[in-house]
Amino acid sequence: MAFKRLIDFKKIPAFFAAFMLLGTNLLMAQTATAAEPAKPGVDWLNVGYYVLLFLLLCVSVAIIGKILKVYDLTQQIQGKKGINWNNAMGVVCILFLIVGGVGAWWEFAVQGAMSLPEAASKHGVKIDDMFWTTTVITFIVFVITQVLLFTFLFRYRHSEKRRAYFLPHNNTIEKVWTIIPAIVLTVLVIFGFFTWQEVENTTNTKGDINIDITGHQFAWYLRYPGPDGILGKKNFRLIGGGNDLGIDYKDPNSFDDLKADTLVLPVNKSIRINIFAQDVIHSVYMPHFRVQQNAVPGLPTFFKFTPTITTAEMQRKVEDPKFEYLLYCNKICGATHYSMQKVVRVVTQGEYNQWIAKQKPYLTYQLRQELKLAAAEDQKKSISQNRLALNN
Ligand SMILES: [Cu+2]
Repeated sequence: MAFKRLIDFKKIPAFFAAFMLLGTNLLMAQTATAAEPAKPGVDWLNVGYYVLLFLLLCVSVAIIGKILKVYDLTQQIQGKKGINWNNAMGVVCILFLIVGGVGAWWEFAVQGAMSLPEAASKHGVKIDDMFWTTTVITFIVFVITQVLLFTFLFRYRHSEKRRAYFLPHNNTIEKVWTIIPAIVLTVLVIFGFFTWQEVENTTNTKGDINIDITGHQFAWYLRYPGPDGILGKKNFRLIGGGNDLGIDYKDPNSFDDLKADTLVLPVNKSIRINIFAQDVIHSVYMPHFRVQQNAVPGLPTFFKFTPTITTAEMQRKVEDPKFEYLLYCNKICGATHYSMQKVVRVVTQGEYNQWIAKQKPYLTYQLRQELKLAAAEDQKKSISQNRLALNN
């Protein structure tokens, strides 16, 4: 019977909700870096510690409340005036304003310092401008409204000596607080509209370099074009065997397409990334370049951007010689979603040329034989040799 009471109807959903919340938090944690990949397993101690700390805080507040209530009642029993709860609440409001203000400032100063460094792409600067404009405007409104709200709560708390002023309606106030936010929001929306139009500019879809990025549970595949600068065709029906991407080797453009493990990009060149997914929805996310676009199975998309700061320059700027740009997956796509991380390196054109020359093609010797391309090429070779022999 006691057990039945223990697991009554209300406790089960509450326990389930707490469990889901913890689980979501754990899944969201992307603390792994390329240098230090995450170890499998969960740091329960850390999560449990903060949950217990929160519960302890709640219990402490409840106990203090009860003690005050008992004190208040004993005062009343003795015929004295009890606690003036209106004054107490007024003071708590002012304290909340001060502690909240200091907390907000601390958050901004300490957590803010951990935010992303300056945008490393052309369009990223515009996105940052938009972000800061919105932040400054909302910050000003936030400070004014919060100070007014809590100061009024304190200043005009209930008092026996005062009667409240009854204000049923005022057109001027209604106009002011409707028109001003409407103008500010319209300006922000228009600003955003033009920036977005520039970022997603589809009138010129060609980039200096075309790269395929394909999401797969749980890795990104990269494909660079060979010396011809053109990526060969792909077809999902061809996926299998040694052909992970389903590259169509009937298309001669695909013969020289290159496999790469690191996304290396030359600085100040426009890069077009063609985005694909093979199983579930993934998301190409390169926060330093302010790039994010979903990778949806069956729906190829692309994004064009121009990196402006090389990795070496950024390492100097952030004073961290180990700094690397990263490509993440930004959709919780499964159990080891966190491992979908790749290093992105922005280099000079010279360094890029050297690097690309060392990359191996997708079309390996083994694959050539499997696809009987070797035979065709050998035949071609022997024909030309025969011709040579004839000419001699
Ligand atoms: Cu993913």
